[in-house]
Amino acid sequence: MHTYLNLYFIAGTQDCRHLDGDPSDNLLHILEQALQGGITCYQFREKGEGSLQDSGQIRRLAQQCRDLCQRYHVPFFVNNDVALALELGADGVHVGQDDMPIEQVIQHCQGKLKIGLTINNLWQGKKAAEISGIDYFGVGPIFSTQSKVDAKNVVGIELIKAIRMADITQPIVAIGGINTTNCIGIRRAGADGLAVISAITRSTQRQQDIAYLLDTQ
Ligand code: TZP
Repeated sequence: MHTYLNLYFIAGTQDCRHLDGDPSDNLLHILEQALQGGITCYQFREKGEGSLQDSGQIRRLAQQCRDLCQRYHVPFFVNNDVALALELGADGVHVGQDDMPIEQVIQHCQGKLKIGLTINNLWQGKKAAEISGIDYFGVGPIFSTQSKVDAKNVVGIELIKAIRMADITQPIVAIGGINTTNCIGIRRAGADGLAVISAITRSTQRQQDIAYLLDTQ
């Protein structure tokens, strides 16, 4: 069905700064390990404190990530940069509620890229469900997260259940604080996949953790 959402890895250099060495090299290294482990999708998200600021550097790194994903036949998404996503021939673009308005994203990208939209509450879900052209909803933060300082309030798996109870049928990928200790139950609540940053970037047993996260799908 929507198998590319099963284990959706998101990362940028800001998520790799806890490691020694160059954050871009670390990102590429972790991404390759994650691809070898079987992630089903990757989103390039260079954002927030510690992220790269130089657009040339960002573009080159995004290109390297795209090339890696292509080598493993895994869809490559770009966070909140429609122009970059189109330029790189990405598979998709993901936007939040405070990013480029979804109608504009659809106008620019429909037929060229898959489109994901973040949903933080039921009202946003109902509104987005009326708009055709959105391929999936990113619903969260499900649990509290260390990876996004401006994260909205935690919504729990209750929001996934509420969205399904409201007969909203768009594919859902759950996000926020998801790891091997709390991932069970998210799919049962109605999610099609898990989106994670730190469960992979900060893992000390990356392949085992990825295998476990995949297994709970
Ligand atoms: N959007 C909502 S929570 C979040 C984003 C990008 C961060 C998720 O990171 P983690 O480390 O998996 O909690």
